[in-house]
Order: sequence, then structure tokens, then C-alpha cells
Amino acid sequence: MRSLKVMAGLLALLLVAGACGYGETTAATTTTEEPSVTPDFEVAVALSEWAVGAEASVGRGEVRFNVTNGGGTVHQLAIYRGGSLSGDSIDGGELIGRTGNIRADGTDALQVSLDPGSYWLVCPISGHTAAGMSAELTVGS
Ligand SMILES: [Cu+2]
Repeated sequence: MRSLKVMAGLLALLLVAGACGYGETTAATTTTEEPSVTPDFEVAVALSEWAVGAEASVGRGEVRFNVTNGGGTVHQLAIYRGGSLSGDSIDGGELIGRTGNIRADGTDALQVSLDPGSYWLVCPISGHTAAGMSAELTVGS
């Protein structure tokens, strides 16, 4: 009897873990889906240790960021509107969009609608922004 209860407990744990895993997978793949809106502009973003390489300006509208991780470790791309660079974070910035993990030599795409203004492109993984993975992007009218 006791072993049956243990088995039932383990099964419940597996179901919970499976449900969580499924949720994460779903969230991670949403950023890689083909956007339904045709982008007005495309921006190539090169991630590496420790830099975010991209054009400094782009026009307003639907902007598709084609991200390549040319580094040797996992990176992400996060886009903030406004704010100021402060160590490992963007103070006062509004998170506009973010990819999931991009493995070394991997790619991902992120499409967002951008109004004119100042933006930051950063790698939000702990320590990476402070290490130099940030770039400013100006969206013109
Ligand atoms: Cu990074």
C-alpha cells in the first residue's frame, strides 16, 4: 500500500513538472513564430561576448529584429523604450519585447511596433548588460 501511495505521489509530481515544461516551451516558441504583420524595417542584431551590434537608428513602425548569437554562450535580446543604462539594468525603461534563450550560433527573430523615441537593446541575462551587452537605438519619425 505504501509503495502505491509513493507511486501516486511521484506520478502527480511528474504531471506537474510536465505541465510546467509545456508552458515554458509554449512561451519560448511564441517569439520564433512568423509574424503576421509585414515588417516596415528589419534590423540585424549580432550578440557576442560582450556586445550588442546593431544599427543605431531605424524608422518607426513594425520592426523585425533578426538576432544572431555569434558568441560562445547563451544570450537573449530585450528591447526597452526609454530609461537609462545603470549597471546591469535599464532604469525607468519599459520592456517592449524579449526573446527566449538563444544558444551559441543560434538565431531568433523578434518583431515589435516602435514609436519614435530612444530605445535600448540589451542582453537581459544576469551580468551581461553590465559586461557590455547594450546598444542604443533611435527610432525616427
Ligand atoms: Cu548575454
